[in-house]
Amino acid sequence: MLTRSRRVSHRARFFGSAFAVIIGASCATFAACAGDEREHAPLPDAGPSSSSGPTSGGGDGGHGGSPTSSSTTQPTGGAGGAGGGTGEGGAGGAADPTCVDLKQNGEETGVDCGGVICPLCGDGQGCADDNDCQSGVCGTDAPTTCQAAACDDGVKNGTETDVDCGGPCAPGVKCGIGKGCTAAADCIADSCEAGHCACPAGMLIVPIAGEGSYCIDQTEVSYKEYAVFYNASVPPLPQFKPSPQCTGNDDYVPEGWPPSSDEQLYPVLGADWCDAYAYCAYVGKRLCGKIGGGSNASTDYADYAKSQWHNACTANGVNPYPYGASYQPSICNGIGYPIPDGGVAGPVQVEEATGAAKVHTCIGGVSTFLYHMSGNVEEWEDSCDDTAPTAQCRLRGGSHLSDAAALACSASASATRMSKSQARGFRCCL
Ligand SMILES: [Ca+2]
Ligand SMILES: [Ca+2]
Ligand SMILES: [Ca+2]
Ligand SMILES: [Ca+2]
Repeated sequence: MLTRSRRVSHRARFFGSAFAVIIGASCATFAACAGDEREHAPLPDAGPSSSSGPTSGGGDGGHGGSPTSSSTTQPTGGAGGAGGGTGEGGAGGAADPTCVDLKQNGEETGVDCGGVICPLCGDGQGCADDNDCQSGVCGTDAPTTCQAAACDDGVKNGTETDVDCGGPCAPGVKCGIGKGCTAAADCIADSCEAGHCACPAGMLIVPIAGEGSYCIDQTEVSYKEYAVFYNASVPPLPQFKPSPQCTGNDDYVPEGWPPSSDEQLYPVLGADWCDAYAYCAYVGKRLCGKIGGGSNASTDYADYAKSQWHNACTANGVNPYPYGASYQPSICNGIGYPIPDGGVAGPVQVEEATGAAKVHTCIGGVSTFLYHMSGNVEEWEDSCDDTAPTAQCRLRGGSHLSDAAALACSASASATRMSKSQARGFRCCL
């Protein structure tokens, strides 16, 4: 693939043999070959301007047995003729190299493999570069040989479903969101759809500028969801209780817990940063942080190339608000949001009884299935200015108490890691 042009030139030099028949046919598709032919036999006037000439019947169409190519010594004209195949080899005398003669000859790098014409070489056969090998990896040994597919060679080979992941590399190395897969087990989220690793239910795929993607929760985590975690008596394992960040987090009890029965489908309030972090880890996700993994630097909170949360809110850095360029008080639940009849100011419901995210007017960001990236509850981000339990951690998107400026995707807000608020929640990424 990468040396296609180089290979064409090799191909040109490799003519004059039994392969000429094949090559003659191929030449019709390569400008370089066509150029060679023209040197010998200038084409008839290609017409006024357009060179898309095959329709003009000028005779250069690949297999036409063109009378204009009479000066060439190659049997290009014979390509179309059935007779060209068997008889023409006699012209030279000595046996020409072929890919089936059980010898390494011609430009082959192994026996009947490699080079320009022959099939790719299997593991252990000689090679000149990666393009000679079935595995796509020509080693650095001497002499160089094709290497067996491996899960750390930077190439999609063997039965991997994407580069160094899936297939035999899973479960050790599962493929990330958007990567190739053939089964759920190939993917980090155990979800394979149409050949690509998908996000779990309730999450949306977020493209990364350049390449790649990740997942983000459609909406804020609800009391009902948090209760599953809370009731599970989560052990204080490092993945749930990072140190030193959460050394002082002795419980996962949000402020105001437990919720009343009619609050179940509303966003969980009053969790500290460590509770939010632990919840996301427990459900196989992570508190939204840095694109590519880990915590995002506190100073990079408004960098869509670095912050998962910010990238999703701004739709890859395009919009200041999830729904567009300018503040609209009637769309998302901020301080100017019109309270529905009989309602009271405060967070709105985020989950349906079915478990699906509740559709809301506050849509947008990277998708129209993304809710409450502005307002409702402000959201913890894995973005703190220190690793200490007393660090300041980012809060994103503002809450139902916030004004226009605080409701923007790039609004700067933070609170101490262990603090709790009735206007604060979170969502997870993956
Ligand atoms: Ca051979
Ligand atoms: Ca590989
Ligand atoms: Ca706690
Ligand atoms: Ca929110």
